[in-house]
Amino acid sequence: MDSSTPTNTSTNAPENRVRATRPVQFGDFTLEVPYQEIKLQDTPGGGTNAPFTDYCTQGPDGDSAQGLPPMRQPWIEARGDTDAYSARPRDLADDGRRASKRGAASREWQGRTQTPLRARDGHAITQMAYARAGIITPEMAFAAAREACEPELVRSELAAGRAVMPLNVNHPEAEPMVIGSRFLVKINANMGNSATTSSIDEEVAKLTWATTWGADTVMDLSTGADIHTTREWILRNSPVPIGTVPIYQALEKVNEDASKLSWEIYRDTVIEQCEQGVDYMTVHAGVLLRYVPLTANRVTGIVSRGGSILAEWCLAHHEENFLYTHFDELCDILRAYDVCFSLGDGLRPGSLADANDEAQFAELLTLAELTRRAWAKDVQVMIEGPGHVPFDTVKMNVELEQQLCQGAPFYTLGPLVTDAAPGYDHITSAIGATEIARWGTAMLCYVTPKEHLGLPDRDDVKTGVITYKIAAHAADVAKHHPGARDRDDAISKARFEFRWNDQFDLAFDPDTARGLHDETLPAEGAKLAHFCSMCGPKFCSMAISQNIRSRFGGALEQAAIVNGSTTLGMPAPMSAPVAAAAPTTAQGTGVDGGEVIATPQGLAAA
Ligand code: IRN
Ligand code: FE2
Repeated sequence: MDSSTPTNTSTNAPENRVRATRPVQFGDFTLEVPYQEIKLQDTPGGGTNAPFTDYCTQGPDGDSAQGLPPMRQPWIEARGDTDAYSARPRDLADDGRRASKRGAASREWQGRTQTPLRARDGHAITQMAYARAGIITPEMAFAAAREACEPELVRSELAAGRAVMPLNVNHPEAEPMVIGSRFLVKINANMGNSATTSSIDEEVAKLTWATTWGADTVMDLSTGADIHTTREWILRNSPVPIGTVPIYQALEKVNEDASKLSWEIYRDTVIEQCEQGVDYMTVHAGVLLRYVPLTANRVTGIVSRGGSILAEWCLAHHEENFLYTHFDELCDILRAYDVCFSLGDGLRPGSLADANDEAQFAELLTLAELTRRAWAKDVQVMIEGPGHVPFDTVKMNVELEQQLCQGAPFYTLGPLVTDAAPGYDHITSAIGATEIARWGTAMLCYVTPKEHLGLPDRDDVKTGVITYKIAAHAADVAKHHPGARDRDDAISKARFEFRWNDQFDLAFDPDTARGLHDETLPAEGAKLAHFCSMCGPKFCSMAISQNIRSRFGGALEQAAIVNGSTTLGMPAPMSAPVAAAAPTTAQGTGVDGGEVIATPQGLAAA
């Protein structure tokens, strides 16, 4: 593939944004590393602007009936440490050889037959295991190229458990990415129907929609009749890691009666999903029997779906959570496919009143213990976090998690910093999300405007993703992550130079930016105008600033040398000529030919 030729854009992507790939040589493999390219216009009056490039989650375009190309397949095969083998539930207690002699079961999708892969006897095939053995895999090199960092950083963070790469060997379509506090902050978008209202096509379209706008991972929380087939379509079409909560499907299998759940039903569900290619799984193994009473006096009780299911099971049987008692077996299963744990926060607070209580932190302590047990088997782990938390305790929450769980990536739902704004919970949560990511949370689970109110639709998904892009990006900038501010600098330059189209295209959501602008100034000429309808032609501070520069550039530079600043501490003699400069006609004001007048007020506004 020609590195300079952008591949097709997804049907939904903004027009001037394209996905391109660049080749990175890694041993015998050429890794085609994706990036997003935004073409920019020239600066009016001189100067070219190189295309802006950024991280890209969109994935290659394709026909959903065909699925995406299995990019990782050759890398996985070259390692020679997996077998095509399906562990049908009844074979689980058997050893692998006996079962494979009976013939491996296969999976059918769109006429294609696929026998799932799993670790060959005794082999450790997790990215964590390779990292600990000092091996840099193509997956690590690929993720590093996307992050513009050294592959060794990815390897060492994986080895230490401070980063994860959720990459099931049965999801070769996924583009490797890394989640950890040393890397760009990632965002997850949840999808899935609660009823059987949406079709498979719609679910695949929602996935594409979310990754188009920047979702780094997607969780399929579907329940209902076609759950297995829907997930197959999603996996075969997903360029991003897919997460699930297997207890939801297990509950379906027992007709929604939580007391009928068992380890065996759960285990078989997990294996089914591992064989399909799910990359990470939420496991609420920290909801211990003795913690359930700690929620008795809460204002909002247990708000986690998975948490409440397991609490009900524990109380019905008066037995310890089977996810906890069978945790080591669960590790062995996830290890065989390189599925990453997302240790669920089943006792997360669902209101400010319940934040930071005993139940929340008791569970976190157990998650820390489980992290150590998973790491002992080279299984990758993320820790899920709250929930609803007052702003002043957000930092403490991530610091505590980092300390107790020895730096395992924190993956938080918001948190919402107030309960008082239903309809705006993408915002109440983005405030907390920015703060928690700033102090080290590695991935943010989005919240949409429909939170607490209903099932998100397509628009809500987009609003949620864009809102979380903002939160993650603001945190990257605050963390001084290398290059994080590039996008801000590019858009600011475009704004100052009145390259309106570039300003729109560089926006996280170009359609909304362009749409709002065009509500009042729809004419094509307005895309070059030196003002918008906010201040009008006569009071645009940026236009006035440009006039000042062109008329008094020399004097300004001199003042800057004297004062160390061009905008502050302007010496007295300068004020007079600036005031005298008004009125001034700006060049190229277009549209209605409005003049741009420099006034002392305008200067003050600048
Ligand atoms: C993320 C952090 N804390 C919770 N989450 C997400 O909430 C998790 O990844 C999954 O998408 C969803 C699980 O919800 P319940 O079952 O805990 O309510
Ligand atoms: Fe909530």
